[in-house]
Amino acid sequence: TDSAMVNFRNYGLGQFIHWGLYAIPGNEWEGVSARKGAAASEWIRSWSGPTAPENWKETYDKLYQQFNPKAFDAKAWARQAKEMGAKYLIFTTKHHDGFALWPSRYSDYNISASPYKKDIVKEVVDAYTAEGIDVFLYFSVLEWNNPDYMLKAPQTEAEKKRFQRFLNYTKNQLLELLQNYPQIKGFWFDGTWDQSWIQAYPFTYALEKELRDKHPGLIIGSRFRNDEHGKRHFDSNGNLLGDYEQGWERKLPGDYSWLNGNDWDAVMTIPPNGWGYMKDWSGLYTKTTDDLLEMLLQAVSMNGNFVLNFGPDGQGNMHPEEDTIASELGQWMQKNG
Ligand code: JFZ
Repeated sequence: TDSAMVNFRNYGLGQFIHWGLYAIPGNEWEGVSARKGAAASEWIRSWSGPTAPENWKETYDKLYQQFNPKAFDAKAWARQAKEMGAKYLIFTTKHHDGFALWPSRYSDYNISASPYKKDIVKEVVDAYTAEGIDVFLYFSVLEWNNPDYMLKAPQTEAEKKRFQRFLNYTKNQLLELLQNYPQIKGFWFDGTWDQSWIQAYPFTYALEKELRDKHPGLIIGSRFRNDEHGKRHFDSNGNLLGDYEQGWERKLPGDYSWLNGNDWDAVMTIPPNGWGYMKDWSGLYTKTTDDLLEMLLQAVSMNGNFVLNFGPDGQGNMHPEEDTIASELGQWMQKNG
């Protein structure tokens, strides 16, 4: 991990991509906006209240039947990221909706069931790697639609059995990702905040070790094992869990000493909130290239990486404002990066 972390420390700018079924509705459905700006667009499956269409979750869970991104061109994305000056990519292999963008053997709810069929994770990993951009995989442990998932730590024997099945499934998917895409440099974990996962630390500790043994140099963010001792991302001796602190989201660390010299990255959206595609950005305070550049410099000056999020639409096109920002950042990076 040491030489991998030397690379990590030198990344500076990264690109995040949130892509999945939520890109199809783009934060609205049949002209009705889902809590515009108030909730993240990739959370649209949780849409509820008077504006939500009837049986919305059922509609959402069938969106995979429409997922056919005709314009998706991983090489074009990778070229754009290269020109922007990104040194690494974090790509959503599976968000909280549980839909896998790779043909997983452990869940039928995956890209093979869509009309698109092709392995999106492979296309992305290959294209970015070919451009010399390191790839990290975003992986949500939490799955909204999985009956084996639970919020609280299992109590009864039946619950324990069910959750153990979920843990084994998670482990199988992670090992599968390592086996399928051996070029990857690390994992960016998410959805690890529920007590079920936190309390499973004997399992997750062993799993972390297994992932590292299978893939020497693998970088694992601090969110993987979360706050098992009540101190978020740190163990009882004050050591960071994982290789770098993953806690900075839509903000930069104010108090830098808190990081205790650990490596870190901060991930950032262009709109105030929302990581997945949003059809309509009007009326939202979106960050300018100058805003983002200032944040990038601030992060780098505090020895961190700054990861800018993109949310392509259901056809695989970046948002036009994302294209503009990427090229403006790229012009600066080519001169000064
Ligand atoms: C998560 C996701 O729920 C969200 O959709 C997006 O993928 C984002 C990158 O990550 O949301 C979080 C996770 C952790 C915190 C806040 C939002 N946190 O630790 O403050």
